[in-house]
Amino acid sequence: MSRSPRLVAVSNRVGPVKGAAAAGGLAVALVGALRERGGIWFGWSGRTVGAGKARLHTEKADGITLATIDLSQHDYDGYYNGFSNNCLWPLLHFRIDLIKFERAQLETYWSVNRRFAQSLAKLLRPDDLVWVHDFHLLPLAEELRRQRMRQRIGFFLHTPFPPTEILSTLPVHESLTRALFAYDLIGFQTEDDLARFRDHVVRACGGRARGEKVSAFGREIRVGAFPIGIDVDQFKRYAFTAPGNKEYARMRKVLRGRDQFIGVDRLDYSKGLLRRMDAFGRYLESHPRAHGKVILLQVAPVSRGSIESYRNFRQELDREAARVNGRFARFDWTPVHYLNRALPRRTLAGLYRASRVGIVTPMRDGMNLVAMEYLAAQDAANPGVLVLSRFAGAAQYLREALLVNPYDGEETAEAMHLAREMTLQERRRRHEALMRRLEAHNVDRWRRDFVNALADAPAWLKATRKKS
Ligand code: GDG
Repeated sequence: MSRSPRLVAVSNRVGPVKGAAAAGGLAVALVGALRERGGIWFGWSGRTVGAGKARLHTEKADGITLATIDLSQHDYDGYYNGFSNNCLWPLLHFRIDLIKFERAQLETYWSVNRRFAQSLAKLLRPDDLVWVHDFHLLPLAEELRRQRMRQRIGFFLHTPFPPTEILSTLPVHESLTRALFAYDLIGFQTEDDLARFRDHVVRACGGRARGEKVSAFGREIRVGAFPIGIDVDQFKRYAFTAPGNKEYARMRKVLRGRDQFIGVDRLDYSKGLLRRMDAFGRYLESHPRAHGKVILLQVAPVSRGSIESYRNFRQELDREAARVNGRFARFDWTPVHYLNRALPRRTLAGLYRASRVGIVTPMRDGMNLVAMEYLAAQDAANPGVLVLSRFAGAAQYLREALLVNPYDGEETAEAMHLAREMTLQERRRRHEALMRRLEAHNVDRWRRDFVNALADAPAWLKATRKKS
């Protein structure tokens, strides 16, 4: 029997291997897959160095090779802060108003992708499976093909895929879409994202879409929806064993019988924090009996703080939180507790468990893992309630949450009220159904489905020859 091919994962940042569980997110998913297949994880080292001093570093950890390269400050600014986060991120979250498109930054983005490809090409074996993550690396496969790499290369987009009308506002949308056709498989979070990609290929690129096959630019590739999940058991453990349990007990003591609503989000305009604060204010306004009895704990670690739109957003949110507190606080009760620090994952688990309601109301989100973590941390005998935006990818299968339109402040405020008042029987019924869905869509299934689909995709040469 032939050995299964080695897996090579590529992402902007390379996560910790030893502390993967504590780091969460992508690290958990990838480390599991890389250990299974003895692979490489390749990405940026997180260091900026003088121009021309960038080096490739490799180290082994737990049977996995971590390979990283440095970037100069100029590259980092153009590739990461610039084109990735100031142009692609708002575009992918339907925020054309925030897009800053600069050709010089696009060039740097592309040249960093080329440098990634040149370094990675030296490490690849012919039968490797290469799995590329997220919007920082859209052109990576095209650059790898330029280096004569013929491996199967897959791409997974963690963000939403926008409608063609929005994508077409990007002056270089065609060259970026063309670059995507150098992959063999493209994975999206939801069926809706996949449908928008197909539609874009057909309407803006003159291509064809039939089932899981999409063709354009002389290439046929495979596409699919692979909704990401979490490690459900690990999160349960975090919430119910020390130190998560210790934090839970502390939180309960501090709450003294008050009900807590919890939000946990990177400080990002896509997460709906401003409208959430406003909706909480509306809730307090229309439910005076909740005064003194409810707290909103918002954990919002600063993210991408050197970008202007993020700094402006932070100021607005500071003002909005202060406005709600100024209006409703009493000397013995502060309704909004707002933190800009990241907390350890185990602490978060305890805080989720101590919270009666989880508030996850992004304006647009690829999937949203916080919604799942909140559910997994609940006590099945007395679970809290999840209020979830319809515009998070997670809403496509977490149907038993209280789904809201975050643009509708009154509806969101009313959902906060319903969540707090919900009977135990109803809470249990919903939680049970939601847990079944979480378990069916856990992170192991996500990575296995994607890697298997990639291994089954037709090889690059065959697909190319067919079209020529
Ligand atoms: C992207 C897509 C997609 C948050 N605060 C703290 C902390 N976190 C952790 C959460 C969660 C993760 O960060 C956030 O994941 P999300 O899914 O909510 O959002 P993004 O960061 O925007 O992730 C998203 C995801 O990729 C996966 O594909 O779902 O749509 O935008 O795990 O717990 N972790 C710690 N302290 C904090 O204060 N330790």
